[in-house]
Amino acid sequence: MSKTEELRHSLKLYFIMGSQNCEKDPSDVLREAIAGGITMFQFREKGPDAKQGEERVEFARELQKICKEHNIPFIVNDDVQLAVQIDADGVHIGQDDENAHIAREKLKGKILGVSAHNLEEVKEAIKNGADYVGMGPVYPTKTKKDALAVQGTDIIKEVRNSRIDIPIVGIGGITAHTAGNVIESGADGVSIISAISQADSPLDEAKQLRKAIFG
Ligand code: 3NM
Repeated sequence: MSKTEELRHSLKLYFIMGSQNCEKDPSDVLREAIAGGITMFQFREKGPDAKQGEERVEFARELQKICKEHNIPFIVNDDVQLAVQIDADGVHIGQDDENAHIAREKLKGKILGVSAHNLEEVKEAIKNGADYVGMGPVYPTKTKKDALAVQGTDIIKEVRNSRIDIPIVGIGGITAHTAGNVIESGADGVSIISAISQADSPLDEAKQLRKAIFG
């Protein structure tokens, strides 16, 4: 399998979280999500309650260890320095974060994901060396307070209709009920925070999502 095809597969059920997204122990949430079948993980320790400094690094290492034990790629949100420090599998950066081009230089050989909200941003991300783009918010989300206007699945269709082949993952308010629509619109995968992290059973929720994605 080529590196891009491998990544396309890893993006299918992409779980994102930090301690601020969990009511239960985050390590347990991650273990359940992995047992339920997630295919990739992003460490996103963000916001006013986020862990800082050495505590944050140790927390990242703890979740990275769990991912490693199960061969789940571990991506760091928004922090190239941390990704290099702990030798993560890659970084995901937003449009406001460190410039994708600079991140690419510092992360040779690692996965680089970039958030994009329109066709222009997708093209720019490709030019800067992104390996995949995250597009959203597909549906209303309570998780990201500064999310842009809801886009539905149209933006993903538009990118695909432009014959752009970069792996795309949809984000924002996606649940087991809607994941199938996101894939049908042309996304390679779905990224999920609250549907899994806030579920009574992250294990069951991940299983339901897998069913919606893989059939
Ligand atoms: N980025 P949930 S929406 C982190 O639109 C993030 O770029 C978004 O969380 C974007 O699955 C979002 O709980 C939050 O809705 C996704």
